[in-house]
Amino acid sequence: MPVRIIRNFFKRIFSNIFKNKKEVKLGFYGPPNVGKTSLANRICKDFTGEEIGSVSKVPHETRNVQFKEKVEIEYKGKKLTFKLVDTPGIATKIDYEEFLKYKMKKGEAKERAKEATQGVIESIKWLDDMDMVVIVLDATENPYNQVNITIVGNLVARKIPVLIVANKIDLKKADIKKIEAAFPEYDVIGISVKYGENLEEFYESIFDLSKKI
Ligand SMILES: Nc1nc2c(ncn2[C@@H]2O[C@H](COP(=O)(O)OP(=O)(O)OP(=O)(O)O)[C@@H](O)[C@H]2O)c(=O)[nH]1
Ligand SMILES: [Mg+2]
Repeated sequence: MPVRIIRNFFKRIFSNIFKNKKEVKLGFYGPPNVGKTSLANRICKDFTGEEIGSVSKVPHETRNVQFKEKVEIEYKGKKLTFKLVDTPGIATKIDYEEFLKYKMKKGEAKERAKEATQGVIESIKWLDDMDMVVIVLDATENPYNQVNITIVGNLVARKIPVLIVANKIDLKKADIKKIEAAFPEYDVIGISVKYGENLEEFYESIFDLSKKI
């Protein structure tokens, strides 16, 4: 047998072993306040017992990229190791006055707005490093906006596999159909992190998506 064939054979075996051992870098992206950290925390807690970051009703709670490495997720007997990456909410306009509604002092609100703006830049920078991305949206909000179009466009350009999650389906105003209509070429999974609704389907989709990497 020619040496080249034998060499290629071993090369393939080694690269397969390596590929299986590597972590899948999974990013959580989306507008602020949609439940990215809540979802990342829930997954992390289910499989490691720990959380990734703080959650708040005040938008732009996450202002730095935060992650948890070597999270082994088991679903229906299959196992995959992830690096879960929670990102700051992406927004086109960040106005400190928005935070005053939450009884924040002016100085604190201005600082939060400044950090949130930096956070948006950081989120975008990290995109290149992702193997796959979950775009989290609030199912009660209008999905047709510049932020969502920009995020999806960026991912398509980078050929990164995408799953769209419509969170907060526990709320009366939630409208998954509208989100499906806005992104017809993507899988849309409706969930409620708050009540743990439909998370099984979410895990199923994550495992399916990993095959597209
Ligand atoms: N009703 C409802 N509220 C939720 C759900 N998931 C998260 N929330 C709430 O939504 C708010 C924002 O949650 P976060 O997880 O901080 O959202 P985020 O997308 O990480 O926000 P940023 O860090 O600001 O980008 C909090 O008050 C959560 O308790 C859900 O399934 N249903
Ligand atoms: Mg967050």
